[in-house]
Amino acid sequence: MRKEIEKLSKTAQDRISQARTKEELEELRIELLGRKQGQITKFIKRIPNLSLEERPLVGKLINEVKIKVKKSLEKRAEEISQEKKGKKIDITLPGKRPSLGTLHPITQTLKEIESIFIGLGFQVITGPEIETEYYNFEALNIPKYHPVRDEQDSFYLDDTHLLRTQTSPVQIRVMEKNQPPIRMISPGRCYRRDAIDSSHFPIFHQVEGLAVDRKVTFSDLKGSLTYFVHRMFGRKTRLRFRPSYFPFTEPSAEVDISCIICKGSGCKVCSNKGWLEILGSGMVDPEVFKKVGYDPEKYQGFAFGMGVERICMLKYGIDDIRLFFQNDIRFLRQF
Ligand code: 2U9
Repeated sequence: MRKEIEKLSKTAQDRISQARTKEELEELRIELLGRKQGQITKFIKRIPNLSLEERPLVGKLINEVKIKVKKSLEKRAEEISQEKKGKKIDITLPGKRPSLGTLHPITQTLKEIESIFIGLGFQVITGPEIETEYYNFEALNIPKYHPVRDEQDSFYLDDTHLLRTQTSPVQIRVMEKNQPPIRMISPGRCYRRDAIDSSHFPIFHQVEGLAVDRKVTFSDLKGSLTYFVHRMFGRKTRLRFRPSYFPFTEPSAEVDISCIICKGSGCKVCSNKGWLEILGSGMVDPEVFKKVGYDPEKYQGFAFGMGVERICMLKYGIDDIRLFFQNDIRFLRQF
Protein backbone atom coordinates (compact mmCIF):
# COMPACT_ATOMS: atom_id res chain seq x y z
CA MET A 1 0.00 0.00 0.00
CA ARG A 2 2.86 2.35 0.74
CA LYS A 3 4.09 1.98 -2.84
CA GLU A 4 0.61 2.68 -4.21
CA ILE A 5 0.40 5.82 -2.06
CA GLU A 6 3.79 7.07 -3.21
CA LYS A 7 2.84 6.43 -6.84
CA LEU A 8 -0.39 8.31 -6.39
CA SER A 9 1.49 11.20 -4.79
CA LYS A 10 3.80 11.46 -7.78
CA THR A 11 1.10 11.31 -10.46
CA ALA A 12 -1.00 13.77 -8.46
CA GLN A 13 1.88 16.30 -8.42
CA ASP A 14 2.41 15.87 -12.18
CA ARG A 15 -1.27 16.31 -12.97
CA ILE A 16 -1.58 19.38 -10.73
CA SER A 17 1.36 21.10 -12.39
CA GLN A 18 -0.14 20.38 -15.82
CA ALA A 19 -3.57 21.80 -14.97
CA ARG A 20 -4.32 24.91 -17.09
CA THR A 21 -7.52 26.25 -15.52
CA LYS A 22 -9.11 26.61 -12.11
CA GLU A 23 -11.89 24.27 -13.25
CA GLU A 24 -9.36 21.54 -14.06
CA LEU A 25 -7.81 22.03 -10.61
CA GLU A 26 -11.20 21.70 -8.93
CA GLU A 27 -11.89 18.44 -10.78
CA LEU A 28 -8.49 17.16 -9.63
CA ARG A 29 -9.19 18.17 -6.03
CA ILE A 30 -12.42 16.19 -6.03
CA GLU A 31 -10.73 13.21 -7.70
CA LEU A 32 -7.95 13.15 -5.09
CA LEU A 33 -9.48 14.49 -1.89
CA GLY A 34 -13.25 14.06 -2.46
CA ARG A 35 -14.97 12.88 0.74
CA LYS A 36 -16.52 9.75 -0.74
CA GLN A 37 -14.67 8.77 -3.90
CA GLY A 38 -11.38 10.68 -3.52
CA GLN A 39 -8.32 8.48 -4.23
CA ILE A 40 -6.57 9.58 -1.04
CA THR A 41 -9.79 9.21 0.95
CA LYS A 42 -10.04 5.65 -0.30
CA PHE A 43 -6.59 4.91 1.14
CA ILE A 44 -7.66 6.31 4.50
CA LYS A 45 -10.66 4.04 4.45
CA ARG A 46 -8.37 1.06 3.94
CA ILE A 47 -6.27 1.76 7.11
CA PRO A 48 -8.43 -0.44 9.43
CA ASN A 49 -7.49 -3.43 7.24
CA LEU A 50 -3.80 -3.00 8.03
CA SER A 51 -1.79 -4.60 10.84
CA LEU A 52 -1.50 -2.64 14.07
CA GLU A 53 2.17 -1.79 13.42
CA GLU A 54 1.53 -0.58 9.90
CA ARG A 55 -1.50 1.61 10.70
CA PRO A 56 0.32 4.63 12.23
CA LEU A 57 3.05 4.58 9.56
CA VAL A 58 0.65 4.44 6.62
CA GLY A 59 -1.63 6.94 8.35
CA LYS A 60 1.25 9.38 8.68
CA LEU A 61 2.29 8.88 5.03
CA ILE A 62 -1.26 9.48 3.78
CA ASN A 63 -1.48 12.62 5.87
CA GLU A 64 1.79 13.93 4.46
CA VAL A 65 0.62 13.23 0.90
CA LYS A 66 -2.72 14.91 1.64
CA ILE A 67 -0.99 18.10 2.93
CA LYS A 68 1.41 18.12 -0.03
CA VAL A 69 -1.44 17.73 -2.54
CA LYS A 70 -3.45 20.52 -0.88
CA LYS A 71 -0.44 22.88 -0.96
CA SER A 72 0.28 22.06 -4.61
CA LEU A 73 -3.36 22.72 -5.54
CA GLU A 74 -3.21 26.13 -3.83
CA LYS A 75 0.13 27.02 -5.42
CA ARG A 76 -1.06 26.06 -8.90
CA ALA A 77 -4.30 28.06 -8.42
CA GLU A 78 -2.23 31.13 -7.55
CA GLU A 79 0.00 30.57 -10.59
CA ILE A 80 -3.04 30.32 -12.87
CA SER A 81 -4.50 33.62 -11.63
CA GLN A 82 -1.14 35.35 -12.10
CA GLU A 83 -0.90 33.97 -15.65
CA LYS A 84 -4.40 35.28 -16.33
CA LYS A 85 -3.51 38.76 -15.06
CA GLY A 86 -0.30 38.74 -17.04
CA LYS A 87 -2.23 38.03 -20.21
CA LYS A 88 -4.42 41.15 -19.75
CA ILE A 89 -1.51 43.56 -19.75
CA ASP A 90 0.55 43.58 -22.92
CA ILE A 91 3.36 45.95 -22.01
CA THR A 92 4.50 46.12 -25.64
CA LEU A 93 1.27 47.89 -26.69
CA PRO A 94 1.47 51.70 -27.10
CA GLY A 95 -0.06 53.64 -24.20
CA LYS A 96 -3.55 55.10 -24.37
CA ARG A 97 -3.45 58.87 -24.94
CA PRO A 98 -5.75 60.63 -22.44
CA SER A 99 -8.26 62.77 -24.30
CA LEU A 100 -7.60 66.44 -23.53
CA GLY A 101 -10.29 69.10 -23.51
CA THR A 102 -9.93 72.28 -25.58
CA LEU A 103 -10.94 75.86 -25.04
CA HIS A 104 -14.35 76.82 -26.44
CA PRO A 105 -13.96 78.32 -29.96
CA ILE A 106 -15.35 81.64 -28.69
CA THR A 107 -12.75 81.72 -25.89
CA GLN A 108 -10.03 80.90 -28.42
CA THR A 109 -11.20 83.72 -30.73
CA LEU A 110 -11.46 86.15 -27.80
CA LYS A 111 -7.91 85.31 -26.75
CA GLU A 112 -6.65 85.80 -30.29
CA ILE A 113 -8.36 89.21 -30.62
CA GLU A 114 -7.06 90.24 -27.19
CA SER A 115 -3.47 89.29 -27.98
CA ILE A 116 -3.50 91.34 -31.21
CA PHE A 117 -4.66 94.48 -29.40
CA ILE A 118 -2.34 93.84 -26.43
CA GLY A 119 0.44 93.92 -29.04
CA LEU A 120 -0.77 97.41 -30.02
CA GLY A 121 -0.56 98.60 -26.41
CA PHE A 122 -4.26 98.20 -25.51
CA GLN A 123 -5.24 97.13 -21.98
CA VAL A 124 -7.89 94.43 -21.53
CA ILE A 125 -10.54 95.59 -19.05
CA THR A 126 -13.77 93.77 -18.16
CA GLY A 127 -16.85 94.94 -16.28
CA PRO A 128 -20.30 93.93 -15.00
CA GLU A 129 -22.94 92.23 -17.17
CA ILE A 130 -25.76 93.88 -15.19
CA GLU A 131 -25.85 97.58 -15.96
CA THR A 132 -27.91 100.66 -15.26
CA GLU A 133 -29.76 102.48 -18.05
CA TYR A 134 -27.34 105.36 -17.60
CA TYR A 135 -24.18 103.40 -18.42
CA ASN A 136 -25.74 101.21 -21.09
CA PHE A 137 -27.59 103.99 -22.93
CA GLU A 138 -27.54 107.59 -21.62
CA ALA A 139 -23.76 107.95 -21.29
CA LEU A 140 -23.40 106.61 -24.82
CA ASN A 141 -25.60 109.33 -26.24
CA ILE A 142 -28.62 107.04 -26.54
CA PRO A 143 -31.41 108.93 -24.73
CA LYS A 144 -34.83 107.44 -23.93
CA TYR A 145 -37.00 106.96 -27.04
CA HIS A 146 -33.92 106.88 -29.32
CA PRO A 147 -34.76 104.33 -32.06
CA VAL A 148 -31.54 102.41 -31.32
CA ARG A 149 -33.12 101.33 -28.01
CA ASP A 150 -35.76 99.44 -30.01
CA GLU A 151 -33.13 97.80 -32.21
CA GLN A 152 -31.27 96.71 -29.13
CA ASP A 153 -34.34 95.37 -27.35
CA SER A 154 -32.99 94.52 -23.95
CA PHE A 155 -33.58 92.30 -20.93
CA TYR A 156 -34.64 94.50 -18.00
CA LEU A 157 -34.20 93.11 -14.48
CA ASP A 158 -36.11 95.98 -12.79
CA ASP A 159 -37.01 99.60 -13.66
CA THR A 160 -33.42 100.77 -14.03
CA HIS A 161 -31.22 97.65 -14.34
CA LEU A 162 -30.73 95.58 -17.46
CA LEU A 163 -28.37 92.99 -18.95
CA ARG A 164 -25.87 95.07 -20.94
CA THR A 165 -26.49 95.15 -24.70
CA GLN A 166 -22.86 96.12 -25.42
CA THR A 167 -19.60 96.35 -23.47
CA SER A 168 -19.19 100.14 -23.91
CA PRO A 169 -20.39 100.84 -20.32
CA VAL A 170 -17.03 99.41 -19.18
CA GLN A 171 -15.28 102.10 -21.20
CA ILE A 172 -17.48 104.85 -19.77
CA ARG A 173 -16.53 103.73 -16.24
CA VAL A 174 -12.82 103.68 -17.13
CA MET A 175 -13.01 107.23 -18.57
CA GLU A 176 -14.88 108.46 -15.50
CA LYS A 177 -12.05 107.29 -13.26
CA ASN A 178 -8.99 107.97 -15.47
CA GLN A 179 -7.55 110.78 -17.56
CA PRO A 180 -6.27 110.20 -21.13
CA PRO A 181 -4.28 108.68 -22.70
CA ILE A 182 -6.50 105.56 -22.74
CA ARG A 183 -6.05 102.55 -24.93
CA MET A 184 -8.31 99.69 -23.92
CA ILE A 185 -10.48 96.87 -25.16
CA SER A 186 -13.41 95.42 -23.26
CA PRO A 187 -14.34 91.87 -24.16
CA GLY A 188 -17.39 90.14 -22.74
CA ARG A 189 -20.88 88.71 -22.91
CA CYS A 190 -23.80 90.88 -24.03
CA TYR A 191 -27.54 90.29 -24.20
CA ARG A 192 -30.21 91.35 -26.65
CA ARG A 193 -33.81 90.28 -26.97
CA ASP A 194 -33.34 88.90 -30.48
CA ALA A 195 -35.37 86.19 -32.20
CA ILE A 196 -33.13 83.15 -32.52
CA ASP A 197 -31.95 82.12 -36.01
CA SER A 198 -28.69 80.98 -37.60
CA SER A 199 -27.05 84.38 -37.08
CA HIS A 200 -28.85 85.72 -33.97
CA PHE A 201 -28.79 84.50 -30.38
CA PRO A 202 -29.86 86.46 -27.26
CA ILE A 203 -26.41 85.91 -25.71
CA PHE A 204 -23.35 86.92 -27.69
CA HIS A 205 -19.82 88.22 -27.16
CA GLN A 206 -18.33 91.56 -28.09
CA VAL A 207 -14.95 93.15 -28.11
CA GLU A 208 -15.11 96.92 -28.03
CA GLY A 209 -12.05 99.13 -28.27
CA LEU A 210 -11.31 102.71 -27.30
CA ALA A 211 -8.27 104.94 -27.77
CA VAL A 212 -8.33 108.49 -26.39
CA ASP A 213 -5.52 111.03 -26.50
CA ARG A 214 -4.63 114.43 -27.93
CA LYS A 215 -4.48 114.45 -31.73
CA VAL A 216 -6.07 111.03 -32.30
CA THR A 217 -7.37 110.95 -35.88
CA PHE A 218 -9.41 108.77 -38.20
CA SER A 219 -6.06 107.62 -39.68
CA ASP A 220 -5.17 106.07 -36.30
CA LEU A 221 -8.50 104.21 -36.42
CA LYS A 222 -7.81 102.97 -39.96
CA GLY A 223 -4.23 101.96 -39.17
CA SER A 224 -5.14 100.05 -35.99
CA LEU A 225 -8.09 98.21 -37.54
CA THR A 226 -6.14 97.37 -40.71
CA TYR A 227 -3.36 95.89 -38.57
CA PHE A 228 -5.97 93.90 -36.62
CA VAL A 229 -7.64 92.51 -39.76
CA HIS A 230 -4.29 91.55 -41.31
CA ARG A 231 -3.25 89.68 -38.16
CA MET A 232 -6.66 87.98 -37.78
CA PHE A 233 -7.45 87.06 -41.40
CA GLY A 234 -4.13 87.32 -43.21
CA ARG A 235 -2.16 90.13 -44.85
CA LYS A 236 -3.83 89.71 -48.23
CA THR A 237 -7.28 90.61 -46.82
CA ARG A 238 -8.52 93.96 -48.15
CA LEU A 239 -10.56 96.42 -46.05
CA ARG A 240 -13.36 98.81 -47.00
CA PHE A 241 -14.52 101.61 -44.66
CA ARG A 242 -18.18 102.35 -45.38
CA PRO A 243 -19.91 105.44 -43.89
CA SER A 244 -22.41 104.50 -41.20
CA TYR A 245 -24.17 105.88 -38.14
CA PHE A 246 -23.86 105.11 -34.41
CA PRO A 247 -25.12 107.45 -31.66
CA PHE A 248 -21.77 107.25 -29.83
CA THR A 249 -19.40 107.92 -32.75
CA GLU A 250 -19.20 110.72 -35.35
CA PRO A 251 -18.17 110.17 -38.07
CA SER A 252 -18.89 106.43 -38.06
CA ALA A 253 -17.81 103.68 -40.41
CA GLU A 254 -18.51 100.03 -40.86
CA VAL A 255 -15.57 97.89 -41.87
CA ASP A 256 -15.94 95.22 -44.55
CA ILE A 257 -13.23 92.75 -45.46
CA SER A 258 -12.76 91.01 -48.82
CA CYS A 259 -14.50 87.64 -48.53
CA ILE A 260 -12.09 85.18 -46.92
CA ILE A 261 -13.72 82.28 -48.78
CA CYS A 262 -13.85 83.54 -52.41
CA LYS A 263 -11.29 86.37 -51.99
CA GLY A 264 -13.80 88.85 -53.42
CA SER A 265 -15.13 87.12 -56.52
CA GLY A 266 -18.51 86.30 -54.94
CA CYS A 267 -19.79 83.17 -53.17
CA LYS A 268 -22.53 81.88 -50.86
CA VAL A 269 -20.83 83.15 -47.66
CA CYS A 270 -20.65 86.78 -48.88
CA SER A 271 -24.01 86.55 -50.76
CA ASN A 272 -22.10 87.21 -54.00
CA LYS A 273 -21.01 90.64 -52.76
CA GLY A 274 -17.32 89.77 -52.37
CA TRP A 275 -17.31 91.66 -49.02
CA LEU A 276 -18.07 90.67 -45.42
CA GLU A 277 -19.06 93.15 -42.70
CA ILE A 278 -17.04 92.51 -39.55
CA LEU A 279 -16.69 95.72 -37.50
CA GLY A 280 -18.35 98.97 -36.51
CA SER A 281 -16.17 101.97 -35.72
CA GLY A 282 -15.89 105.73 -35.53
CA MET A 283 -14.51 108.81 -33.77
CA VAL A 284 -15.96 109.12 -30.25
CA ASP A 285 -18.85 111.59 -30.28
CA PRO A 286 -18.06 114.82 -28.35
CA GLU A 287 -21.32 114.28 -26.41
CA VAL A 288 -19.86 111.07 -24.92
CA PHE A 289 -16.69 112.92 -23.84
CA LYS A 290 -18.80 115.63 -22.19
CA LYS A 291 -20.67 112.97 -20.16
CA VAL A 292 -17.43 111.68 -18.62
CA GLY A 293 -15.95 115.14 -18.07
CA TYR A 294 -13.38 115.12 -20.89
CA ASP A 295 -12.89 118.34 -22.89
CA PRO A 296 -13.78 117.42 -26.52
CA GLU A 297 -11.66 120.35 -27.74
CA LYS A 298 -8.61 118.82 -26.09
CA TYR A 299 -9.11 115.11 -26.64
CA GLN A 300 -10.14 112.93 -29.54
CA GLY A 301 -10.72 109.21 -29.61
CA PHE A 302 -11.57 106.36 -31.89
CA ALA A 303 -13.75 103.43 -30.94
CA PHE A 304 -14.80 100.16 -32.52
CA GLY A 305 -16.93 97.15 -31.77
CA MET A 306 -17.13 93.62 -33.12
CA GLY A 307 -19.21 90.51 -32.54
CA VAL A 308 -16.92 87.64 -31.55
CA GLU A 309 -19.32 84.94 -32.80
CA ARG A 310 -19.31 86.50 -36.27
CA ILE A 311 -15.50 86.68 -36.40
CA CYS A 312 -15.25 83.07 -35.20
CA MET A 313 -17.89 81.87 -37.70
CA LEU A 314 -16.03 83.50 -40.58
CA LYS A 315 -12.63 82.24 -39.46
CA TYR A 316 -13.73 78.61 -39.08
CA GLY A 317 -16.52 78.46 -41.66
CA ILE A 318 -19.31 77.88 -39.09
CA ASP A 319 -22.78 78.57 -40.50
CA ASP A 320 -24.98 78.57 -37.38
CA ILE A 321 -24.45 80.71 -34.25
CA ARG A 322 -26.55 78.30 -32.14
CA LEU A 323 -23.73 75.73 -32.26
CA PHE A 324 -21.70 77.90 -29.85
CA PHE A 325 -24.32 77.59 -27.13
CA GLN A 326 -25.39 73.95 -27.41
CA ASN A 327 -22.19 72.50 -25.93
CA ASP A 328 -22.35 69.52 -28.26
CA ILE A 329 -19.05 67.72 -27.71
CA ARG A 330 -18.95 66.62 -31.39
CA PHE A 331 -18.83 70.31 -32.39
CA LEU A 332 -16.48 71.48 -29.62
CA ARG A 333 -14.00 68.65 -30.21
CA GLN A 334 -13.14 70.10 -33.63
CA PHE A 335 -11.38 73.16 -32.18
C1 2U9 B 1 -17.34 104.44 -26.07
C2 2U9 B 1 -17.61 105.18 -27.19
C3 2U9 B 1 -17.83 104.57 -28.38
C4 2U9 B 1 -17.96 101.25 -29.80
C5 2U9 B 1 -18.47 100.93 -31.15
C6 2U9 B 1 -19.49 99.84 -32.77
C7 2U9 B 1 -19.10 100.96 -33.43
C8 2U9 B 1 -20.26 98.74 -33.37
C9 2U9 B 1 -21.27 96.61 -33.11
C10 2U9 B 1 -20.43 95.60 -33.80
C11 2U9 B 1 -21.23 94.35 -33.93
C12 2U9 B 1 -21.95 95.89 -31.99
O1 2U9 B 1 -21.43 93.37 -31.62
S1 2U9 B 1 -22.11 94.22 -32.47
O2 2U9 B 1 -23.47 93.99 -32.71
N1 2U9 B 1 -20.54 97.70 -32.60
O3 2U9 B 1 -20.59 98.79 -34.54
N2 2U9 B 1 -19.14 99.83 -31.47
S2 2U9 B 1 -18.27 101.94 -32.41
O4 2U9 B 1 -18.02 102.62 -29.65
C13 2U9 B 1 -17.79 103.19 -28.46
C14 2U9 B 1 -17.52 102.45 -27.34
C15 2U9 B 1 -17.28 103.08 -26.14
C16 2U9 B 1 -17.12 105.12 -24.77
